[in-house]
Amino acid sequence: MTQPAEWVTGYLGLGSSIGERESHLQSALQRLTSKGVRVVAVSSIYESPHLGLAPGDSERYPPHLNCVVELETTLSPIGLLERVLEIERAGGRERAERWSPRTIDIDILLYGARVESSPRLTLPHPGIAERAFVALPLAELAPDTVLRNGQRLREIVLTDEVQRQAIWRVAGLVLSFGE
Ligand code: A4P
Ligand code: MG
Repeated sequence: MTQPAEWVTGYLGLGSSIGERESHLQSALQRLTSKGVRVVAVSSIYESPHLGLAPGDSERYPPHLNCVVELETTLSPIGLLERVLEIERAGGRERAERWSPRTIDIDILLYGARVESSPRLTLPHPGIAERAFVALPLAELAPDTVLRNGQRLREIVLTDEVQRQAIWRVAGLVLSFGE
């Protein structure tokens, strides 16, 4: 007899900076609910200037909408990454240079307590503690999660590094999920 599949809790960071940003996030959320993946909760939506690699990128490129999704999955970490890449493709994501504007970007932030560093996948996602557009929505859903630097999300959002970043919660914008 086969063992029942184990459901692991994971968190994804979603972002969009081109076109109908809200509907890109909404479509990705709908596509996520599929075999082996169930969406449990969605954070508020936040807007922030483009965090770029070169000086002036935040003026040159449009601002992003970001949110975090809590899910349960029976997929492996790589299986979830492949699902996420499919959803990015379905959402019209084109891969230009790194950190370029995008219709939809989906990063796996946490997959249970899994720690992994392979060419295809780094877990937890290395940018959580430095990026307000990830830390703030993640702290809404998982404030007591401890990162590898030993800090809880609820402490990370109070650090100077996060507090000094320009970001605002978009009131009145709510994504729907489930049937
Ligand atoms: N990969 C490794 N680890 C992971 C992970 N935990 N989750 C690999 C997802 N993918 C992971 O990603 C390239 C490859 O990373 C994937 O194929 C996978 O094998 P990508 O999405 O093609 O590249 P990217 O998004 O341009 O680069 P990266 O490093 O993922 O950048 P981020 O972290 O997505 O940042 N400013 C604002 N305000 N809001 C944003 O959301 N996002 C970015 C991009 C820049 N500035 C932003 C925002
Ligand atoms: Mg990415």
